[in-house]
Amino acid sequence: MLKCTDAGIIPVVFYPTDLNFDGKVNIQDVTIVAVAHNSHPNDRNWNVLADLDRNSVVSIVDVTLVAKDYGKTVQLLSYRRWFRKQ
Ligand SMILES: [Ca+2]
Ligand SMILES: [Ca+2]
Repeated sequence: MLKCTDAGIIPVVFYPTDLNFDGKVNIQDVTIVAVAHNSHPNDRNWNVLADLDRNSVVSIVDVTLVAKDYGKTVQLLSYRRWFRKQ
């Protein structure tokens, strides 16, 4: 899970396992990593985003990482909640 500030205004928590950047980790993200399964750079089905552990192969480890976050959604935090967490 990464934290960033959107335009310096709204703290956002997002997931690198949200491979299509739609704000939720769901079957579409599982499909993306499944299509790239067993691929390496320069393979036709290679997808750098699906190589979540950055070891140059999309393996069951990457599929597991997406499955682990399944159902999670982007969270927008209010400043008050953000500063309480710091
Ligand atoms: Ca998604
Ligand atoms: Ca990998």
